[in-house]
Amino acid sequence: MYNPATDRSPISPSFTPNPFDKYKSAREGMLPDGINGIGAGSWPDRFSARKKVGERRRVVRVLVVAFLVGFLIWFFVTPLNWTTGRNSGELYTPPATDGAESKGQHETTDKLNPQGDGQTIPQEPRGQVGKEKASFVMLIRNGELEDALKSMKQIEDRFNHRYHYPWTFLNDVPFTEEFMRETTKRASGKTEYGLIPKEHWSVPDAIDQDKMKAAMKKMEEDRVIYGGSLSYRHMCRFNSGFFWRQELLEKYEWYWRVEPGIGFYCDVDYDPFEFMRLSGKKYGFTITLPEYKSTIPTLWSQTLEFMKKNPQYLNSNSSLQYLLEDKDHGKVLTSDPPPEYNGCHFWSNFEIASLDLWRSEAYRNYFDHLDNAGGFFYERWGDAPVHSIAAALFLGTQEVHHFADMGYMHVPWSRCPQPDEFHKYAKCVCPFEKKESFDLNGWSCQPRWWKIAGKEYGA
Ligand SMILES: Nc1nc2c(ncn2[C@@H]2O[C@H](COP(=O)(O)OP(=O)(O)O)[C@@H](O)[C@H]2O)c(=O)[nH]1
Ligand SMILES: [Mg+2]
Repeated sequence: MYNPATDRSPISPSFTPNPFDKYKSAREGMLPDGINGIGAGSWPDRFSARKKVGERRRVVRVLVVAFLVGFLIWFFVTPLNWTTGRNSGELYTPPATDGAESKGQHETTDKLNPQGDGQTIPQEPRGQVGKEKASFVMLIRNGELEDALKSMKQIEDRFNHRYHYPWTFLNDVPFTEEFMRETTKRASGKTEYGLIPKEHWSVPDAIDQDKMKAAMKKMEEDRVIYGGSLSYRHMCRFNSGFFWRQELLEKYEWYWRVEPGIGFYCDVDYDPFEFMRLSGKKYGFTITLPEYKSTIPTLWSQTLEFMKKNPQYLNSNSSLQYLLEDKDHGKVLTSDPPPEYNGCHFWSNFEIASLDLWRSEAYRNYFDHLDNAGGFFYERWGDAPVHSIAAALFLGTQEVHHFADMGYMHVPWSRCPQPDEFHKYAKCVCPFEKKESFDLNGWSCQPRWWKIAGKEYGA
C-alpha cells in the first residue's frame, strides 16, 4: 500500500555541482582576459603566441569574435521580446462584471485574450501536472484577499508548484476584479470563480424567522461564539449541504479545502489526491477537537433519529467510538439510554476529501433531515460536526485519514509532525515547539482517534 512516509522520494541525494562550472572550463582560453574575467594565462603570453598565427587564422578568429560579440548583443538586448513571445496569445483579461456572468458563475480566468484590451495579466501556461480530478476550494470574502494570498503562497510553495492543481473560489457576492487578478497571479494552476446561487445562501421558507432571531439574540447574550451571526449560519449550512453542489465542482472527484490565513508548515512531495484514491481513503483531516456544545444542542438527537430510520447507513466498520462519550460503548446506536456525543469532530477548515462522499445518497438524506430540523438557524450547527459525524458513521475507519505528515495552523490551534525525520525530509518549519503541537493538548480528540484507528507514522 502507498505510504507517503516510507515511499517518499529521497530528498537531495547529493548536491548538484554548480552548472556554470562546465561552461567556465569550456570558455577558458577562448576569450582574451578582460572580456569575461575568467580567461587563463597572462596577456603577454597569449600575445606572443598569436604573433605566430597565420593571416588566415587571424581572419577566422576575428570572425568568431565578431560573431560572439554580435550574439552577446542580441542576447542582452532582446530578452523582452522573448518574454512577450512566450506570453503572446496568453494574456488574461479580467472578466467584465456586466452581463458576462452566466448561471451565477464568474467567467473562468484561463480565458485568453491576445489583444489584451483593458487591463491584462501575463500568465504562464497553466497545464495541470497532477493526474487526479481535483481542485482546491476556498469559500471566501473579497475583503480576505490578503489572507487568501498567504494561504495560497504556502500551499503552492509546499505542494502545488509541482502539480498545478486548479483553484476554485466561491463567494456569496461577485468577486472583485482585484481579488481574481491577485489570486490568479498567485496560483500555479487554473483559477475559477463561482458566485453561489441565492437558494444556497438564504434562509429557507420553512424556517420561522422570529424564532430564529430570538435564538440568535439569546446565543449572543450567552456569548456563544458566532451565536448572533446570520452570515456564519449561511456559511455553515453552505459548507454542509451546498459547496459540493456548485457547478464549478461538478467535474472534480476530490477537493482540498483551504481557508484564508492558515499556516502550512511542511513540504508535501507526493500527491495527496492520488494517495487518497490509491489507498481507498475518502476523508482526510489534520486536527480534531470537541465542538462547543452550546452550538449543537439537538444535532446528536436529530442524528440518532435519522439513523433509527436509516440503520443501513451505519458502516459495519464505522468510527462510532470516536464520537461517543462512553468509549467502551461498542458499535450500536440503538442502546437504551442512547449513547451521548462527545463533540469530537475533524476540524473542517482543512479537508482533503472525496466529493462523492457528500454526493452519496446517505449524506444527501442526512443533510436534508438536518436541514428540515432547522438547527442550522435555530441553533448554530457547524459544518465540522456535520461532516465529521457523517464521515465517522457512513465510512469505515480505514477510509478516514489523519494527515500526520502535514504541519497545519488555523487560529488558534496548530500541529506539526513529531518525528525529527519529518522536519528533515519534509522541511517542516513549525513556528512552535513540537511539544506544543495540538495533538498533545488535553483538548485534542487525537488520542481517541489513535485509539480506534492506530497512529499514523508522523503523528
Ligand atoms: N463569501 C463568504 N465567505 C465567508 C463568509 N463567512 C465566512 N466565510 C468563509 O468561510 C470560511 C470559514 O469562515 P471563518 O470566518 O474562517 O470561520 P471560522 O474558521 O470558524 O472562524 C472562511 O473561508 C471564510 O472566508 C461570508 O459571509 N461570505
Ligand atoms: Mg477560518
